Amino acid sequence: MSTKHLSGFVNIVGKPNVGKSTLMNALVGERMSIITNKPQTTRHRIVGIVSDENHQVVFSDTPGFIKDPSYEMQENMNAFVNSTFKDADVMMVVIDVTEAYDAENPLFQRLKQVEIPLFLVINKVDLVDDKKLLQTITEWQAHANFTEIVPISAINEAGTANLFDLILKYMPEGPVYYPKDQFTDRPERFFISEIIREKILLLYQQEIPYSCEVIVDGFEEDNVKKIVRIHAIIYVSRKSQKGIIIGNKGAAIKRLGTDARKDIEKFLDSRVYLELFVKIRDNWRNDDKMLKSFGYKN
Ligand SMILES: Nc1nc2c(ncn2[C@@H]2O[C@H](COP(=O)(O)OP(=O)(O)OP(=O)(O)O)[C@@H](O)[C@H]2O)c(=O)[nH]1
Ligand SMILES: [Mg+2]
Repeated sequence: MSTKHLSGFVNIVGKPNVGKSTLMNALVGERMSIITNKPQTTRHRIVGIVSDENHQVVFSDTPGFIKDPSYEMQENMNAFVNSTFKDADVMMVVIDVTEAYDAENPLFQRLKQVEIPLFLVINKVDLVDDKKLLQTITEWQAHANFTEIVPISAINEAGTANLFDLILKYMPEGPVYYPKDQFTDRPERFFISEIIREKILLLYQQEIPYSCEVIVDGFEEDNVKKIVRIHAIIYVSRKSQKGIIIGNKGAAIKRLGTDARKDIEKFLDSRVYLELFVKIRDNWRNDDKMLKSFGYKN
């Protein structure tokens, strides 16, 4: 007996720091997108795939939408978000349960024009009582025609299985887009650079993490010594930032290297030798060529 194969694209958008990446990781069951308590953690569109014999759901995690971009890089991050409106079968807007509706935000203004199923996913419900949740639902309901409103706590994976079942209801009959054992479209190198960037976000203060980009430019498996040798470059946008990344007698970058290596070892399930270099690329966040080479532009 043959059953229909359901498949489609579910794109996740929302303001920075609302828990989009936590949600995607929970849905996919893999630690793919990096998560920190700082806004603008995710900078790219990252695909996470959930497959079964009878279905394939392709999620896209996106950068938090920035209302007033101050760098070309941030405009390109917003462009990734905008692109997801064009190729979705289901749009999922994630909000923080304490978030007030912002009529001035272009992201929310767009919601009225969405013609496909539109989910309002209300995250972090663990932080409030039912009264507050109801108030948030009532407020947001008035501003767009949501197909489903789903309260969850992504960090506790509460409500996420239910959310997935609801998503399946809206999946059209469709082809197998990716091999069934594949859970992303990005190479290992990308996730390694993201792990390093996550540690930079966690270890350094203020503007520093936002001035950094990480590129893995060497990846070599030594099958005899059973170790993976990784070479990565941290680009900063000013000379003074290089000193901060390296720290007094190299202490800061040593800590960064150790923290990142531990997570990369878990990710690759192998011993890792990690070498980090710091390079200055003046004001790269407004530099067309650098933005292209870092994958923010075509
Ligand atoms: N209390 C609570 N915190 C959560 C929940 N989900 C995520 N968080 C926290 O919220 C912060 C942001 O989570 P992310 O998943 O990185 O958020 P994001 O929307 O991807 O952020 P950007 O990539 O910066 O746009 C982290 O500190 C998470 O641990 C939740 O259900 N409850
Ligand atoms: Mg994110």
